[in-house]
Amino acid sequence: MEPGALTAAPARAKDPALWLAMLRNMLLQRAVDTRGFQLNRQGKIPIAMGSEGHEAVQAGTGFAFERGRDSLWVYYRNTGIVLAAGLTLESLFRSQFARATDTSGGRQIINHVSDRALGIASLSSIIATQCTHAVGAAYAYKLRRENDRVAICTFGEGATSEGEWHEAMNFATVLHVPVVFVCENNRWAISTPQRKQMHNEHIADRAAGYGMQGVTVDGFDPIAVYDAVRAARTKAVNGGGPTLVEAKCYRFLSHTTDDDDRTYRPREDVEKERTNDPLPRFEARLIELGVIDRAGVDELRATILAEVNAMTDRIEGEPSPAGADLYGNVYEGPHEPWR
Ligand SMILES: Cc1ncc(C[n+]2csc(CCOP(=O)(O)OP(=O)(O)O)c2C)c(N)n1
Repeated sequence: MEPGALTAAPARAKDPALWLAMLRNMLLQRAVDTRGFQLNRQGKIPIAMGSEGHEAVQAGTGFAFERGRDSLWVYYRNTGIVLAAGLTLESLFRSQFARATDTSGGRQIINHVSDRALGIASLSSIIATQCTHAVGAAYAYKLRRENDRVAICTFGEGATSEGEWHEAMNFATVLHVPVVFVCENNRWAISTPQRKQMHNEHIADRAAGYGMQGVTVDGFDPIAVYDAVRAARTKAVNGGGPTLVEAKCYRFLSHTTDDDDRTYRPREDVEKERTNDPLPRFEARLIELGVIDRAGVDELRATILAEVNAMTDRIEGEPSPAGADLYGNVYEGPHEPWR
């Protein structure tokens, strides 16, 4: 294959079992989101970050990730991707409840999950820092000749206003490394719309400035996203270098539970975008294709809801970090500088 060419998606993309797994992941994302907002309003978790509107981007990207080989460099709005990559619901809710049993001991902000065995890197809330990290990981794969490995890196369109994002794009092509950048373009960076950040309509166009291929896909269609990310991954393992995939979606909820989007965007705009909700659209498509029927979807939904509720009840009962452990992992040994 000619390096640099974006090949057609592999046959796996035509796999109904994969489509069903993506639908399940999307329904799970929505159920986790809804539960997170409820738990916050009940005062049980300090903050919730919804990914409503991003379900298709995340299912498509998460299933294009090759478990056991690739690494993931994601951001805070990526519950669907990490679940698709194999993170357990248990780990996700331990993070949301900030329990002592969480991988970070309850010290990270919610949804800032990590799993070394699964290749999910620890993340920072500082926008775009994961992009340079992903390029570093991809450079290591190249230097070690681990040719079947790819770093998959996600971010919002707001992240593309950060210098670190541009540095990552630049060195990804200079070093010609196996990295796939996925921009979840929901058109808002908290209260700042895309048009106030840049004159570009498509984030994918920014790739050309770095000699990189950029593609734009419908981020409400999980199969389109899967095909694009998978093709970019195939290109990367064939020595074709990095690709920027832009998936156009929308943020249906406020930025987080600490934000009130009614102060900066009219309800009608959000309602209009909701007509593109990726969930009913994908359900209808799979029903039409005969992959599942309406009763099957309803049953799946009910099973997922029961699973999420049982998990939140269980994790809520787990202990919070002990106060005495406040400086754990901060100072080595029993050192107590305040004494
Ligand atoms: C370097 C830096 N600047 C500002 C912030 C505050 N901040 C947190 S989220 C966010 C918006 C990011 O928007 P985008 O990248 O489009 O992702 P989205 O949240 O819309 O999915 C900002 C400005 C931050 N965390 N880091």
